[in-house]
Amino acid sequence: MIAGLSLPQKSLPPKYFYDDAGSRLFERICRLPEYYLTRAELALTKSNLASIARFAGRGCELIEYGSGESLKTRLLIRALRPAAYLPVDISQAALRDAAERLAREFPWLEIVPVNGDFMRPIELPRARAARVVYFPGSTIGNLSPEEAHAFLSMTRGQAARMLVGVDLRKDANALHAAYNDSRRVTAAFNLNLLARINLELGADFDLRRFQHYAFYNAAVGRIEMHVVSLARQDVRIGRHRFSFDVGESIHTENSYKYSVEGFRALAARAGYATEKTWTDRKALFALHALKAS
Ligand code: SAH
Ligand code: AVI
Repeated sequence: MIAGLSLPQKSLPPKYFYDDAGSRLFERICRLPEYYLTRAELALTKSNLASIARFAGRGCELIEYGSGESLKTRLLIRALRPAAYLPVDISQAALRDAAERLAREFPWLEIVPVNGDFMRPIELPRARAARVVYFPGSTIGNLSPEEAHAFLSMTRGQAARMLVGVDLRKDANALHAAYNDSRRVTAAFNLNLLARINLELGADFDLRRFQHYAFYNAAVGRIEMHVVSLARQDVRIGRHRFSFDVGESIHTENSYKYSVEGFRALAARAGYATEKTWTDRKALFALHALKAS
């Protein structure tokens, strides 16, 4: 936090959004009319479930990175009957709630929750069946292309097959609406980061003096989220003091959007061949089936 807030463009990694309150707010985002991503990926998964299951293979061990509430995973679990399901998430609350719900719904399933940061080496139990990595939700878009490359190189060492959900490049207005919803849930999600810093690090951010700001940066194909200072002000975190000018921002998240070809090229650089890509008719979302090449 201190390092990020000391940069010329103040910047914090998006993984810190997901405390208990942040995970709940994200679940509400997924149900917003403007946030098409979750619905599009769910529908895409439902309508191609048989071929997705053929690619992944029944009886595999399914590792899901950034599993959250494991919503789409239910479809895969039913179709694949995996030998084990390993949800990996930084949010303890999301992981616990999802594991409890899944255990009730699939009493036959071995669930091995792993609480950790997927950008760092994570120790997983020894594999007892072929492993498949599942990374839905376009969470890969929250990584820079360099981080995404490093992440894909890491997963390639864990499993020969991977399913990745990726938000597609599209009309800037649709993207803008998805990250500036009318109920202001995304704004609350963004500002919750400051509330979390107050709570956990004893900082004194005044949330009334910061505002959510999200826009589509078409030149690089990403939504950028910022919290913008509405006043000239100082904020303290312990013995550190940070000054804000009016209009100065903390860059809190990138959400990269990829064309089908753009994502395939990224995967290829990390050593994956794309066996199949499923997209919906409105070209909102893509699900890529990758094989280590
Ligand atoms: N896969 C779900 C949730 C996506 S939200 C879906 O498709 O709806 C992103 C999830 O990734 C959150 O649950 C968040 O807690 C988790 N996450 C974000 N950064 C992470 C990191 N660095 N390591 C582990 N989990 C992370
Ligand atoms: C988790 N991730 C893919 C979401 C996204 O769309 O980038 C996080 C999010 N940020 C704002 N709204 C949703």
